[in-house]
Amino acid sequence: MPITRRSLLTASIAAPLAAALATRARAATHTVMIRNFAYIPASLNVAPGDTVTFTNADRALHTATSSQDGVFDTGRLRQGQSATVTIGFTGTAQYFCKIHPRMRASLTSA
Ligand SMILES: [Cu+2]
Repeated sequence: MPITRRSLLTASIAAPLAAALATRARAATHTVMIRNFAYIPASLNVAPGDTVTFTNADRALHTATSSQDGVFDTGRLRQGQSATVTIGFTGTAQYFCKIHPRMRASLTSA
């Protein structure tokens, strides 16, 4: 099987996770608000094992979906609805809204 750019990215984002989780004593919780078709904050520093709760304050449906397949995806959130994802990667994960793809933000995990 040829090594594609996607498989290289997947390998680099996944490999350090076990070691990072083993050395981290306590996970932190973070929140991202989705309001006026934007993620607030637009960039956030996290660590493996942390959780991030996304809450949609808009009337429109939104998602928070990693640009790289399978890293995380809240699914569609209605107004007032939240979804929590657990950080299972290191590096920077760009994400976007599947319904409004111009909505973009990132999580950086170290
Ligand atoms: Cu949206």
